Amino acid sequence: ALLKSTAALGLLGGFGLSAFAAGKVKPASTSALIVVDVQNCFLDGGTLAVKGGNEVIPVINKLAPAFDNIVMTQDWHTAGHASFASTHPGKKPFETTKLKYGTQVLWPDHCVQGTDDAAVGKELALPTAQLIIRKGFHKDMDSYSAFEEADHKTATGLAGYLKGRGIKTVFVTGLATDFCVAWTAMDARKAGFEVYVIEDATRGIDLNGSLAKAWKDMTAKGVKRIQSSDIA
Ligand code: VGL
Ligand code: ZN
Repeated sequence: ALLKSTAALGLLGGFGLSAFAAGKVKPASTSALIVVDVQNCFLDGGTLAVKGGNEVIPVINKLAPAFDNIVMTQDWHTAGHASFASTHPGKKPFETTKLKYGTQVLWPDHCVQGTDDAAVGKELALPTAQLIIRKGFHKDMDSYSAFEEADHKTATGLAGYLKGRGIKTVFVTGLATDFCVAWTAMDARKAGFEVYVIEDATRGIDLNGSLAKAWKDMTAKGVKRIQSSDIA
């Protein structure tokens, strides 16, 4: 079971039970680290670079040994994808449009399948990662979430994979906090997982207050906000 110990339990440390370190969260064999979209497109020099995005890499590399299970995601769009402003005549990046499933933020062309821009950041060192799930590959639909596409119906298969492997708790990291990390974390709750977001292992885009809103929405759905120093 996962331990979120109290200060009182921390006293047990004095008796040699160091796993009970005060206030620490210890990943179990039924926990998975999800590393969202740490790809060149979202890193320095990428087509949709997230400010400070590169700073998550050493944090995630350092967290990895604490996890028996690691899953990565890749934003993986077709050329001419519906989420690209360039696909919609007269539209500019960061404006919105209405698509069949609702309002869509329009982005610069990014993370196109098979390009170097879509490759996983080369400084990310996760040799033990067990699955890379690609998302956003349907031309007419976006997928911020690693679990469900933007219609909130089409599954990516990740919930089935994690459940099939006995995973109960997920720790979400990566880019961007207010889009793919937040949607992944909230859908993980919806799918019945216990969910932590490790804040210093994420960076946000913060479009019109989206970062503060994402934390508010995640908290309301029972997502727990922690720091990498909280991991035992
Ligand atoms: C993302 C915008 C567009 C993300 C992906 O990974 O957060 N954001 N596509
Ligand atoms: Zn995208």
